[in-house]
Amino acid sequence: MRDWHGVTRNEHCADLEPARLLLRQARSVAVLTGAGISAESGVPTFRGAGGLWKQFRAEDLATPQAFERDPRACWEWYDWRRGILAKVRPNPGHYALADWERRIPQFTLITQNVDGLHAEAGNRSVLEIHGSIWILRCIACGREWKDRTFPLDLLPRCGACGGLARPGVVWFGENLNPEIWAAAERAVRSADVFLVVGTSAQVYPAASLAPLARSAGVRIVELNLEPTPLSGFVDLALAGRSGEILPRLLLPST
Ligand code: BJW
Ligand code: ZN
Repeated sequence: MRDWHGVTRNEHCADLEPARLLLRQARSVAVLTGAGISAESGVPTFRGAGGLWKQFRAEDLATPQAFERDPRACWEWYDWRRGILAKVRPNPGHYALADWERRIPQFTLITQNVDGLHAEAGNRSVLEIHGSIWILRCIACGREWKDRTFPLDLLPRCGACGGLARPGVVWFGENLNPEIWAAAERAVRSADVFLVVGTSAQVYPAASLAPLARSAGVRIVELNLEPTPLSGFVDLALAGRSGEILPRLLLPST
């Protein structure tokens, strides 16, 4: 593993104590997760080794223009992902965060993931800032509904008006839900500690939450397999797999 300047390396020799102390003293916590937390459940990440977008260009698939151009091709990609997600389960990283929420007075989990695994693990206060792959939205009347069918009809229709449905996710160039985003910013500003897990921190506005935390004087801990654009300015950057490190960081010592 490459050396990180000022970063705690703990793949092999775990000195997690400073981070454990910081996280265990916190009474108000915000957590931001990305695709890396679901990787150990068998969900491909977007970028990096084995990333979903190795074979596809993001802008070909995750944009409203791509859906308008070819809704069937877009739905094929989402249906393929829904097929993977239907079979996976939360991993120890998800469960450690769910357990932590039960012990912290103020806890908000902000996720960029659309897989629903945090709720399945037991987290209650979850803000899905990029939406959910299990929600369909009618492009004609705006109605939204939950649907876990797999495989889907590749041109799914709205039961109310017959309009074409799209995935209930946020694509590039689309605004995030303003209430959900405002709640995420509030949670970060009022936290004692902001924990950032498994995100490449390349997609905005999610990537702006760490600078926001910093400007509000909130301590930041990052956990990732690799260095990210955030690693240089966070208080503690931990290198490792979230499924292995989070239980050791967060679960009460035995
Ligand atoms: C592990 C691990 C293990 C692996 N343990 N770690 C400011 C500056 C520049 C650009 C912009 C800006 N503001 C807005 C933009 C434009 C754009 C943007 O960000 N572009 C950049 C790419 C340059 N943003 C937007 O358009 C957003 N909208 C917006 O800002 O609205 C206002 C606006 C409107 C109109 C015009 C302009 C602005 C919307 C962004 C929507 C993102 N949507 C997607 C798809 C969701 C649906 C779907 O799932 O299909 O969300 S893109 C994709 O990336 C997905 C993810 O949630 C998101 C982030 O990815 P994430 O989670 O970080 O995953 P990876 O794969 O990148 O990283 C995984 C990490 O895990 C790696 O670091 C690994 O090392 C690590 N890892 N295994 C720990 N076991
Ligand atoms: Zn409709």
